[in-house]
Amino acid sequence: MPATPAGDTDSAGSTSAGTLADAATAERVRAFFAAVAACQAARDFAGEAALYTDAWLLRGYAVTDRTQAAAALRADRAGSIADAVFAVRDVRTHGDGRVSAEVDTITGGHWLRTWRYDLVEEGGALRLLSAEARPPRAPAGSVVVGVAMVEYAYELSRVAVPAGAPLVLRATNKGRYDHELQLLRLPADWGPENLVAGRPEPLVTRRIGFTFARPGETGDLVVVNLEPGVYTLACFWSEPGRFPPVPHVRDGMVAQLIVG
Ligand SMILES: [Cu+2]
Repeated sequence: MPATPAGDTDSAGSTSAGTLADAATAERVRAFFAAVAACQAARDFAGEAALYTDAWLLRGYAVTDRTQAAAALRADRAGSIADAVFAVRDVRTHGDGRVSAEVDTITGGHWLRTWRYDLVEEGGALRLLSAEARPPRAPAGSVVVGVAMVEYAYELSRVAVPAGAPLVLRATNKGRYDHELQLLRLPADWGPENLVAGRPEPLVTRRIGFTFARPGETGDLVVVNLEPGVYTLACFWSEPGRFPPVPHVRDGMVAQLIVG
């Protein structure tokens, strides 16, 4: 199979619906994503770079040389916890030779996101061509918390959820400005009033994940395996035209959610 056609590097993926892949192809695709996750977990950056097309590496890292790509991946991944693959489904083949799949990944052990990936055959193996974010697919049994976002506050449908169940924070923007929902784990002795006061966050603050919504729209943040405890929702967005920029958390756009 030829390499990625020139000029195709900005494509977000094949738009064709495609045909459901046969079992052997679906298995190859599952094995491919397992290989990516295994390389990431082992910090085998050369092995990981070999799984990507030139087009993917050019778009993400502006290189095609695999040694340079491995170094770029290492720098990109410094200090972060590798993504884990949670599910691979809807493997499809397309007339242009691409193979697509919908994949759920988990970042940092908690943040579940859903992607549509396109792969191509290169040198007799499948390689990653492009990725496109999809609305996250919440696992069965998820607990949904409605979060209305206004200027400048979160209004939660419930303030406590049981530990153990996957959690969906369904953020609906009922305001006039764009808003985000960042889920944080602050130290027990450093409450959200410190964020409102603009004090610098302690280094041990963990950012679990985030979602974003324009006025009238809804974004889901899906998280799994949260330890029991108190979590903080905060908006660090500032509307354009507001000068100097002031993150909404400084206006009090912060809330707490108890897990456990
Ligand atoms: Cu906001």
